[in-house]
Amino acid sequence: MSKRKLSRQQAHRVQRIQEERIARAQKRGSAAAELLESGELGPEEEGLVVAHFGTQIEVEALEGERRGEVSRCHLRANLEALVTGDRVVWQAPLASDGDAGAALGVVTALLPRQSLLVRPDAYGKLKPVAANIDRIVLVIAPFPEPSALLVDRYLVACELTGIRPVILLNKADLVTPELAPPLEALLGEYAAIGYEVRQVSASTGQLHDLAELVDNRTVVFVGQSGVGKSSLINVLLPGAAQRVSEISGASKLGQHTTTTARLFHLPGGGTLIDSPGIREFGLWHVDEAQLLAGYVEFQPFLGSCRFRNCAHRAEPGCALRAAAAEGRIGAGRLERFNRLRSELPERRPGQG
Ligand SMILES: Nc1nc2c(ncn2[C@@H]2O[C@H](COP(=O)(O)OP(=O)(O)OP(=O)(O)O)[C@@H](O)[C@H]2O)c(=O)[nH]1
Ligand SMILES: [Mg+2]
Ligand SMILES: [Zn+2]
Repeated sequence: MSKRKLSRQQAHRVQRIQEERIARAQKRGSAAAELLESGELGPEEEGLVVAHFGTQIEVEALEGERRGEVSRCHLRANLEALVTGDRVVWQAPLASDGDAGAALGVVTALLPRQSLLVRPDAYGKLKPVAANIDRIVLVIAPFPEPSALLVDRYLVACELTGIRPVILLNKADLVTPELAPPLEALLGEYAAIGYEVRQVSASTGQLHDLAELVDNRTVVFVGQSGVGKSSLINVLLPGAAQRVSEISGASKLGQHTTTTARLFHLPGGGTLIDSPGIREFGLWHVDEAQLLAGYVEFQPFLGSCRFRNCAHRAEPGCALRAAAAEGRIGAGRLERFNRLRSELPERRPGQG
């Protein structure tokens, strides 16, 4: 099949998806408008987005008598995409004889975000995952086998939020004498850069001080599908009852059991957000400066290369390569940085 034909089909598909999206947004907007006109809503108040579905979201009341209660809501038209953890202005449904459970509220505005975690979707576009988080736990496990490249990608995404993640090896119960050395090497590499690294097991309940890590914060669990993010949440909060499933025997890959980020409050304080895992990141829509900023240990050496436009590959006087040769930064990290950079979409001059 010719390249041209393929891209025409793709263009067609993209157009169809966009038309469907617009139609959905209009439908959603008109449902919200109808509700707003119906007078069946309470006054505007502040709420918290606890889950997000295709066209509706769940909002928890933060004020008044209904504090802590969750309602499904429509979104007013022209609202930007909301995510779990967002603070919003909304109008709760007025409880109308008996069928309050089915009544829908309306979200009318998004309040400013303190932080936003994004990740690339299958097409490489950055999608928001969770907002207003103050800690990120990057979960890895012996199975599915962690790749340093994937960990690096996650770390870049985390560093973009300005929040330094904690790396958590789950399923410590599965670490055999053969698996231990490569895992120790992997974790050691990140610990040497300054990342906090911990080992736990959701299965045996050995969570060590994981709860202390949550404390009174809003913590999001991210990581590949099947590493046990939901399992960990279920141990920390038995009432959460997040669905978990076996990773398939043949591929040893997760199945994408969790499909939407969901927020839970711990009884003793603190908030957990379970997020859907992914198998791999697509192309990156980050720029080179953002990618570079995601490699935190490179920062002291930047600007010291002989050439201002140094590509950190074969140029003479490259400060990063010199640092790698001296063991001041990991040679593996530099190699992976270069690999990720080669995946960045080409930027034409003048594109910024
Ligand atoms: N042996 C062992 N298995 C675990 C542990 N934690 C989770 N599992 C298993 O790993 C599988 C995947 O767990 P999930 O909690 O669904 O993984 P997840 O990260 O939420 O996956 P997604 O929702 O797809 O992103 C399940 O079969 C769990 O029982 C652990 O500490 N030890
Ligand atoms: Mg899950
Ligand atoms: Zn250089």
